Amino acid sequence: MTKWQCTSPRRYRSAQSVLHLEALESRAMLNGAGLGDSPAFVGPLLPASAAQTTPAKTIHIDGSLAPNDPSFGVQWDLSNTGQGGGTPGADIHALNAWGTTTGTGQTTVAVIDTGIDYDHPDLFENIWINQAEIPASRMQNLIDVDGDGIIDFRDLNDSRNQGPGKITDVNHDGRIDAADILAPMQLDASGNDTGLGGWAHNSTQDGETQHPDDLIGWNFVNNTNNPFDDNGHGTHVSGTIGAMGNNSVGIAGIDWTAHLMALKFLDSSGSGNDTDAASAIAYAIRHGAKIANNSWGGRGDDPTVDAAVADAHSAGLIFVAAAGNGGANNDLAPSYPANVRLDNVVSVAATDNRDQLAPFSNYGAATVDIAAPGVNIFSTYPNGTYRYMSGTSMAAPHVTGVLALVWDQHPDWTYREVIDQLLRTADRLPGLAGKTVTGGRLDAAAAVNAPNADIAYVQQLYHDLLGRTADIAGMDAWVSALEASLPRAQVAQAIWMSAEHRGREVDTYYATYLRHAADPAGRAGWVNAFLAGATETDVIQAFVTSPEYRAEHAGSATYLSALYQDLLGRPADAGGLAGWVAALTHGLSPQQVAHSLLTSAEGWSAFIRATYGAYLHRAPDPSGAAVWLAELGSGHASPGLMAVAILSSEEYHALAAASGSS
Ligand SMILES: [Ca+2]
Ligand SMILES: [Ca+2]
Ligand SMILES: [Ca+2]
Ligand SMILES: [Ca+2]
Repeated sequence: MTKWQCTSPRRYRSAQSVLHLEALESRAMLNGAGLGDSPAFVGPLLPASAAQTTPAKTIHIDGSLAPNDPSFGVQWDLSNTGQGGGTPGADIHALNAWGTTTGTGQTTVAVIDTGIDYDHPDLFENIWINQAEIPASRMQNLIDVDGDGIIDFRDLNDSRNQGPGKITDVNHDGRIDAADILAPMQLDASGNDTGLGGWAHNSTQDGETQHPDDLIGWNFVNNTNNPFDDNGHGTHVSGTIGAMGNNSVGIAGIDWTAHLMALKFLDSSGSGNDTDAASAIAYAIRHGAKIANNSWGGRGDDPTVDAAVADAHSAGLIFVAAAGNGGANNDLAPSYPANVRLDNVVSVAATDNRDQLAPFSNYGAATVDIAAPGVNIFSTYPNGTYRYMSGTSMAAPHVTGVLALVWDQHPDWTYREVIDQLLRTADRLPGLAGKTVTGGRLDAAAAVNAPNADIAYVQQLYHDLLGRTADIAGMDAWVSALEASLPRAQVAQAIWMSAEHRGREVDTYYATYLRHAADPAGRAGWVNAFLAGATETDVIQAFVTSPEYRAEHAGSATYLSALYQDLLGRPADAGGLAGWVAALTHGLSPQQVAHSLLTSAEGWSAFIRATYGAYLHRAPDPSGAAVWLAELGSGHASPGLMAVAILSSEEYHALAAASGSS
């Protein structure tokens, strides 16, 4: 018999690191964005009142759904904000995926491992129940509360399913968990159910006599119906796949309402043998699991396990396997069962919080399919605790969890369609090229076809401000920053203040005020003025008071008429014209006149109208116009700041998402 070991190397198991949230370093962000010449963000960006000006009309194309689990903030694998020194966005994009689905629980997942702490406050409702073994004397009294066709722990934790004849909190921990149903049933003198106690009464009601009272799985180590985890590894794996999400407790699993079948074949030291492994796989097939997580392995092929995996293949069971922790090339030195060459096997390598292959992770361009986070993963641990663990053991359950979400979405798909969806949508990363078949890291959002509002938003900013589509490097950098919670205003401002956008503004000024294209030296000069801190009004004022402009519109009356038309968008009224001509005659400079017109209520209103029209495609609403008029008039905002605020508004974001999805 071959000895098998769980693939969480001891040297990594205790690799706990104290994570702390670190603020994003803005300069690094901006420099990474393909806008190398853009100035670093300097805050604060907006006056408080201005931030509220554009009304939130339609929101929620955003797609993100942050769970209330208190430790979610350290789950960098699901949402990497740079905590612990990682790269923001180097994660599986779980938040975006959850905007589309958090799972339905229809896809049963077998955890073939060291067992599960089925009483864990963050797992107990997501433990699978063998429907056929629910005693008939109790089943008749139970209500399928959520109407999904099965009785699970979510149903049992509804008070309508509690009490004599149903289930009671036998172990008095305040919840209905597997320990309660695994407890012995209290029988009367004739051996009938008194309605008290648990559900175990030496039954083989499901017809499979080898496994009596197998209510939640099986323990193949000591051949009992109690697969409690006496090691910790299986509980950790289980939490990544399906810890109860958004329950205000601990962490969030990838599949918030998973059904986890507990199949223990690894003992308290993490070792097991091939016959028990094969028995666990056979059990998973027979009892309707759709996906099996296998965070264990070893060098050397084993015919007993091979045969079981072949049976899984015939049954259409997806067999997710950890690639192994030898830091070796599985193409050359195969690791089993990950290297079983059947198309239901998905072999998983581990990445760190910078999207780099973990040094311990096995890899293989031909035999390892995909990578997933596997370094310092925070998850559930026995006795209601949590801890960090590392290994390809920790990477595989990420793939398992996302496969469950995909299959929940598409219950009619074949196992191969589900796997293909996952592999096709992997995030291709330079660090993984040549290391896995896909060259990519798991992307939950892409796998569940979540609309990516961030991509649409960045694309729209590029279109509106730069007049082009985003280059791949720029798009990647900005989307990663947004996924890591960089405020939209910072992205919009950085692009607004980039030399590329400033150059386009200067081009517009040449065309509008001088009616010819910019000469290179003049263009560069004005871009530099912007980069040195000039505002839009400063530059426009310089254009309309330039010798060229004044020569073009010689004579006070002609000059004033041109200013009215160019700055206010209308012909001069007789009174205004006469007044300004007189002022010029009495020594007021053209700069003073232009400044007065630009910064008059009418001048500011022209800016406001133009900005709303350009980016929101509508006229300003009266309240928005009034707030901006006050901000601009008091000098608290410049036209550029107003534009940035509008470009980071919910309304603009929603417009971008709508146009991006059409
Ligand atoms: Ca139910
Ligand atoms: Ca209980
Ligand atoms: Ca049975
Ligand atoms: Ca939770």
